[in-house]
Amino acid sequence: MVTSTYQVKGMTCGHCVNAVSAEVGAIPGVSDVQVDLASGQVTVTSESPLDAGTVRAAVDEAGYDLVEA
Ligand SMILES: [Cu+2]
Repeated sequence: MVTSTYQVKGMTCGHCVNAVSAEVGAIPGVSDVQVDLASGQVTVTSESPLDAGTVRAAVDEAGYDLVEA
């Protein structure tokens, strides 16, 4: 299992957290998504390392922006 942390901006409430969790959680191989609303930190657990572009697309689909690392 691989755990990666991403920074997402624009989330303001629990609904935003759910939207991001759902989209990122739908990426193949992802088994867990933890979102910290206060910091915008999203911790993703997956079977293998995720492609950054895939994560970016999922966050974008949810309506938010992935902050460049
Ligand atoms: Cu919200």
